[in-house]
Amino acid sequence: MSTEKTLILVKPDGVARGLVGDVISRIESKGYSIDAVRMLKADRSLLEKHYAEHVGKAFYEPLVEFMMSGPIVAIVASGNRVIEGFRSLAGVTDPTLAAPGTIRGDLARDQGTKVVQNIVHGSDSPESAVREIEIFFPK
Ligand code: IDP
Ligand code: MG
Repeated sequence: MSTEKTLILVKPDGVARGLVGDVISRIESKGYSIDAVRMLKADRSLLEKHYAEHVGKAFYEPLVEFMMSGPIVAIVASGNRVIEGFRSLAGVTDPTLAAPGTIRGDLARDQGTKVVQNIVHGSDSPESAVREIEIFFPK
């Protein structure tokens, strides 16, 4: 059985606020492995692929603009059930409602922007993880 992998992004708000180390530390402290790390400035075509499922939603364009607004850090983490495990570490999408103890619950809040700024992205299924890892770490 191959170990599960997930694609994690530290979004521009997380990088700007110096939270990359905190995010990586939480992943490692939980016991997952960090397999790859890459800092980049994402361009529109990369983000259009990554966020294809959200095309047409009211927050889509603000989301793409936000994700292009500064550097991001892409991470591949691995371990049994890492996909759901990282989603649990991240907390729910809305940082106002994310439980204290989670990345979003501890480190983010509503800023009144059109797109929710919530520090991290994590793949939501094995299919998404394979697709997203290929986008950020092409072979
Ligand atoms: P997720 O990141 O928790 O998986 P998704 O539904 O995949 O959430 O949405 C992708 C990103 O788009 C979120 O992390 C957040 O930044 C933003 N977003 C999602 N839903 C909304 C919304 O209703 N209003 C504003 N921004 C949103
Ligand atoms: Mg998502």
